[in-house]
Amino acid sequence: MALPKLMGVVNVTPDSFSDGGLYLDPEAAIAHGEELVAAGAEILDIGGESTRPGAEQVSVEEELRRVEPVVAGLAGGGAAISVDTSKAAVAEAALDAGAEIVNDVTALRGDAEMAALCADRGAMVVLMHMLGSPRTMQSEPVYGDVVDDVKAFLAARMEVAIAAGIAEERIWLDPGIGFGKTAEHNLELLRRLSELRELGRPLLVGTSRKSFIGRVDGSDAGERLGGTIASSVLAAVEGAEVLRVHDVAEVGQAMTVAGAILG
Ligand code: HH2
Repeated sequence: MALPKLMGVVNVTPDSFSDGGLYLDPEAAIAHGEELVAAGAEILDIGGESTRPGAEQVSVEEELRRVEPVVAGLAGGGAAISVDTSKAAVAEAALDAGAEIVNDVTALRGDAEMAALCADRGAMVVLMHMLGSPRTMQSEPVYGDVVDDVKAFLAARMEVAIAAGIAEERIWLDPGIGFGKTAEHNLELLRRLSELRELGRPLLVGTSRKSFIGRVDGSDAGERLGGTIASSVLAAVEGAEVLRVHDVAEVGQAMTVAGAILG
């Protein structure tokens, strides 16, 4: 098994579902990012707006105020910086401050300026599947075949990105675990993740602490490390190349051991 890269999560928000409020202060967020790099994160994903179901939207000014100093503080510190935003103005400021990756959970649908910005700047772009928006996505999501539908969506968004001038080599794809999916949809996507490799681009997967784990065993967000590790290892076995996780040290150890066993 090829060991995946770990993308450590730095949420500069008051309301993220598992760590909201812990790193709202830029100094605390930067210190946390440094810890994640020391623990083995090759990428840090810095976000200033929660995407949890029902989350309120944040203004551009507020999101910039949260994200920009943290990107500036962590850029050049040993990990590539990703900015978790769907706003072009925030992505632009983050790229100016040293970010290299734009992680847009709307897959370039949220802001008409985003695709051109990423193309112009030669940024890496994460295109993620989401049914609906964070406000609405958990109200009875319905698919034909969830894997086929997610795959078709990602193929279509990749075409849009390429048409906008984003080089295919700069695109990563993400099934969007927890974004407009029932627990069963998430489990099926993880079980059949390898089918998404047919799209030909690296897969990024984020299962960390998500509610599908709690649906399986009744755990709360703070008690899902075991489920995060199990789902992360299996995603890597199925071909995920980047794992977006909060618990970098623990998931990293699990990966190293899994990799040593599987060779
Ligand atoms: N998950 C979350 C946020 N951003 N980006 C990608 N590409 N893939 C994901 O699975 C993903 C993501 C949700 O996790 P978190 O950031 O911890 O929570 P919140 O959105 O409440 O801040």
